[in-house]
Amino acid sequence: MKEQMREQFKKLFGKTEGIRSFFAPGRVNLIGEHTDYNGGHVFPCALTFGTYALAALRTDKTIQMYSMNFPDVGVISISLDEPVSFMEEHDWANYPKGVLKEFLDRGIEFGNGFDVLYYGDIPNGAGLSSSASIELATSVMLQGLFETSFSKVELVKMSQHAENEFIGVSCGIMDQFAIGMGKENHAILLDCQSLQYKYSPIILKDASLVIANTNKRRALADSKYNERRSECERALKDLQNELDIQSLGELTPEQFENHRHLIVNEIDQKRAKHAVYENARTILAVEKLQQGDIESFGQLMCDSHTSLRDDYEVTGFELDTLVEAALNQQGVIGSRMTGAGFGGCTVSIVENEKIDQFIEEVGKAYKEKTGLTADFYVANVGDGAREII
Ligand code: NG1
Ligand code: MG
Repeated sequence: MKEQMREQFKKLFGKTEGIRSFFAPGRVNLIGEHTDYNGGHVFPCALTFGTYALAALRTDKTIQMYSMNFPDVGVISISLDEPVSFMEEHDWANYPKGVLKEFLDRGIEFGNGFDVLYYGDIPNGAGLSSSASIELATSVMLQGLFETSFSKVELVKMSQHAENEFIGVSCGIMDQFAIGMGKENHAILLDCQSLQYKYSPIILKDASLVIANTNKRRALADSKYNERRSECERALKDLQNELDIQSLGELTPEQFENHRHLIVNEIDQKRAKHAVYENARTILAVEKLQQGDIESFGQLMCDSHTSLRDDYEVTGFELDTLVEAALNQQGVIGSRMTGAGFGGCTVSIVENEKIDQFIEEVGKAYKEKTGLTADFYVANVGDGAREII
C-alpha cells in the first residue's frame, strides 16, 4: 500500500522527497463497554490495521489534505492564515482539522503548511474506531512535522477533545487512549476516571481474537449513545443525594444494590446497573486473564454481552444473532458485541483449529437469519500511533 500512497502523493502534490509516514491503528475493546464515560474501566487493544498518513512540509502557509478512502471529496485546501472551521462538505477532513485546531489552541506556531495523504484499512462505521484512528494519525504526524513535545497521553486527550468539541461527538476517552497508547500483544486496563493504566499481555494459548462485522450501519448509535449518557447522568444525580461519588464507576455492585432504590426512574436504574456491574466484570476479567484462566475471561465476555442486551439495551438483532451463532459453535471461549452497539462488530475468542469452521458456520447462520453477510477478521494486536520508517 505504501507504494500506491507514494505514487498518489507524487501525482497530487508533485513530491517524492521529504515525505514522512505515520500510522495509527484501529482498536477493539475486549470488555468494559459503556463504562468509559461513567468513570469506569475499559480493556481495549490496538489492532494492526489502521490509518496511514504520508506528509511533507510546504514552504507556504497552505495545508492540503487528501484521503484515498474518499476520492470524491478531492483535495481539501486550507490556509493557516484563517481560523480552522468545520465544514459539512469536508466530511472526513474535519477530523484532522479538529486535531490541528487543538495544536493551534495550545499556541503552537506552524511556520509552514504541509501536504498530507491518508489511507485507512479499518472497516468504516464498524465500531473499530476509524475516527479516533485518523485523529491520532494526525496528532503524531503534527508532532513529528513540527517537533512539538506533547506526551502521548496529551495527544490522546487532544484527539478526544477534537472529537468532543470540533466534531461534536461526546465520546469517552477509550478509543483515543487505546489507539495512542496501544502495545503489541497487550491490552490496556484503563481507569477512565484517573487515567491510570496497566498493560496486560493477551495470552490466549491456542486461541485467537476473531472480529465479526455485522455490516449493519450503526445509524441509531449516535442518538442512543447520547440518550444512554443522559440516563446514566440522571442515575448518578439520584445516587448523589445520599452518596459522595463522582461517577458510577466508583461503586461496587454491593454498594449499588444497597442504594439503587434512590434511582427514581426504572430505566435509569437498569442503565446504571450495567455500568456498575460491567466495571466490576472488567477488573475481574483482567485478573482472570493474568492468571491464565481464559475460560473465566470468556464467560465474563458473555456476561458483558447479556448485560448490554438486557440492561443497557444497545445490542439489536444483528449483534445478538452473531453472538448466539458464535456460542453455538465448538471451540468458542467467549463472544460479545464491542463498541457502542446497535451494529458494528462482535469480538470472540476462538480456538485456532476451529477458526475456519467458525467463520463458515457463523457466517451461514447470520446470513440465514438476517439476510446480511458478515465479514470476519482474525485480529492481531499491534502497537499504538507512531511514525513509521
Ligand atoms: P465506538 O462507537 O465503538 O467508537 C463508542 C465511544 C467510546 C465508548 C464506546 C462504548 C465514540 C467515538 N466512542 O465507541 O468512547 O463509550 O462507544 O463502550 O463514540
Ligand atoms: Mg467513531
